[in-house]
Amino acid sequence: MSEVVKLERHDEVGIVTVNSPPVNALSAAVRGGILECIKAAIADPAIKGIVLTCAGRTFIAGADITEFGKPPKPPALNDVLSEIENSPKPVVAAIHGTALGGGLEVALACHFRVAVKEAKLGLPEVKLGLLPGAGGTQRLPRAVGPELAVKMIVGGDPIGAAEALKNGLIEEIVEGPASGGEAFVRKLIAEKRPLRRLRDDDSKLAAAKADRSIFTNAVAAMTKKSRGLEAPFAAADAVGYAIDLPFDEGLKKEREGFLKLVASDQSKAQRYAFFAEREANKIAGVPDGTKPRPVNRVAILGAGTMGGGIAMSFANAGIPVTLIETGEEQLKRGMGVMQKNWEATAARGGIPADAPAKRMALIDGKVGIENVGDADLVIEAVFETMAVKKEVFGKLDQYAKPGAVLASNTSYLNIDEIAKSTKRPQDVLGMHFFSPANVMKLCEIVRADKTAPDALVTAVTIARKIAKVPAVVGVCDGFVGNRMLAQRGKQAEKLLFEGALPQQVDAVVTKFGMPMGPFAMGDLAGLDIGWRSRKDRGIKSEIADALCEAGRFGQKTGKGYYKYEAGSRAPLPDPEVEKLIDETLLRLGRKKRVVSDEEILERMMYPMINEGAKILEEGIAARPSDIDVVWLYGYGWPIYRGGPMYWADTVGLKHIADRLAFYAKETNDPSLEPAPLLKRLAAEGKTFASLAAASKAA
Ligand code: 3H9
Repeated sequence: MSEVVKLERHDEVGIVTVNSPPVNALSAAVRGGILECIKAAIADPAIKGIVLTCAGRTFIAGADITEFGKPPKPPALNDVLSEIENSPKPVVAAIHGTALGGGLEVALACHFRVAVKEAKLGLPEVKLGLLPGAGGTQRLPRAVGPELAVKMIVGGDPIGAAEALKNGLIEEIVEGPASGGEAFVRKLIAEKRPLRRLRDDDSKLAAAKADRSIFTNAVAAMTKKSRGLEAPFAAADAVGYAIDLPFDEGLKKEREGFLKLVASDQSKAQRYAFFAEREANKIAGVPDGTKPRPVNRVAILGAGTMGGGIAMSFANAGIPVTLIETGEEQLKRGMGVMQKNWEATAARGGIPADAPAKRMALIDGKVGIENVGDADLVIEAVFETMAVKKEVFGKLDQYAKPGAVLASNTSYLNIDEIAKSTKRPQDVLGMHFFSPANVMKLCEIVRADKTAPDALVTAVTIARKIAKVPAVVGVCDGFVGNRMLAQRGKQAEKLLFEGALPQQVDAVVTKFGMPMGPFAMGDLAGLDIGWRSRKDRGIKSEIADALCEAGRFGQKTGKGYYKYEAGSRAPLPDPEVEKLIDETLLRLGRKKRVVSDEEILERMMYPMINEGAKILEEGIAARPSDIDVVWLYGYGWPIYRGGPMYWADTVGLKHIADRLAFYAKETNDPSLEPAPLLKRLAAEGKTFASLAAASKAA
């Protein structure tokens, strides 16, 4: 009898329970166990109906992703599903938690499905660069119609039990999965309800068979944001087979598509990113079993763009916030912006109509830092200078309750230094959110010298609770993300002095898959900020300075490295900028040359990877995958390239080290000399991934 799947009999009902923590993934043992138990239940004459359910926190969360890329082990999932579907006795999937991927495919092969009201059902394979490979693309459209199927399969987001019920994906919402499933089977047996095999039911395909635009319009809507990705398009094709081909042929085509994707570089990178994100939750150097401190209320200092966005993230997760400003006027403005933001989302249908009022009710606006007293976590998002931060943290010492975690949202200042202004440095750390903070998923959790392990665990836990992806980093200028970005920025600027144009550099970077190039990004952030800081430090950057002197501060003035038409954020190349660059180069006696796209790509990416190597060597990031998480969730690195460190491994570290050494010499730039770690790995023929594997083994 299987270790992970059990069959029990309650009178005439056979209960098959999968129990394979943490998420009941479909490992070979689980597949084998289900097959064995279903066969046994069919063979048992006392059993008239079967419930398939799961123990633990969730229904089956999908195929076991760790098995992909390894030699397949029997039984194949499709064979298990055929056994279920062909059962002469009714089989009911009883769902709680999440029925995802292969998990939902198991449920779709059952004759009926019931679920608890909190359950979520989805086919998220595209998010791993895959398509559902066990009949999901053929059975789901038959269950819910092609439109919703396309939305779920090409978009990858799950739906809740209520929507599943409305669309015929489940039959009933039940109280408990096993008991509800059992009661439902008893009803089926009593009523002698005929079995519903989705395979044989084309009724919901009829409309799209008659009018294919129903399908193609749904696909067009769902693939709008899929630039560069292979899986959403292949997944859409597979749904198309459900409409065009008999079930068995469709299933065969789906399988071909799945096998092609599972072997693709994109899916490998996306699966890597899935595990990288989960690895990032494991904090190096924190004793096992360290518990987070409870956080029931958060205080946020500063209701500006960052503070407001952070407050929204907490309220979105149902956590009460005290939002603190220095004056009524600023507070009112900040509260107003949040309300408008939520109302706009509600108007688009992104959140329920009553959500803005409910979320605003969770935010208590107050004037004066003395109001932090109730908060278990204080996040400071005030003006970005050391003097102001120190003053604020000094005051927090006086007003925050003992044991409250005190976080700074600084994007580059030294947290050790900030911590010195309190008598409780063990409670101080950084929580660096990215703008817009209510949207961007990354939160760099900055661990200072004296940060207590449980304070750190508190920050990581609360970040996850508000749907952020936390990455623990150490103290240094710019932490992981901005420190690497600075290297790219430096080369981007240098390229203009050598003959490249902003639009050429940006085009190479966006073609690579980044959402924006460095110059469009500068225009968005505002060029005047850097200009002022350069002036303060007595530094010159002739092209950027000349733009600012001409009043070109970026999007906010309608002109920067690009020009912008009124009301539009689309960057348009501007001949005036070209002229300004030419004049500057002439004045400085610089010669222009033709810079190839290949050189641009290398000089945009390799210096960042070099900086990443330094970050690893200094222990600022514990693992290369943590750096990748920062780039994937904070800077829009294309998920199908895994992250900069992962991508570097695919390019080859020797090549990268050689090219950096070449550019260091060619452009007389010592900052491009390969970092010692990069050089060593390159010389040994190793990868960044080998470091992670070695540290795991140790
Ligand atoms: C598929 O099904 C293909 C089929 O169509 C075709 C087959 C032929 N496999 O996320 P958490 C681990 S593709 C292996 O922190 P949560 C995870 O690594 C699959 N391991 O928990 C972590 O391990 P550790 C389609 C998995 O409560 C632990 O479980 N399915 C898998 O925040 C806890 O995970 C998906 O894409 C897996 N499938 O979230 C669903 N899933 O503790 C992927 C999780 O050692 N999973 N692990 O770090 C999820 O979205 C979330 O894990 C879930 C739980 C929502 C289920």
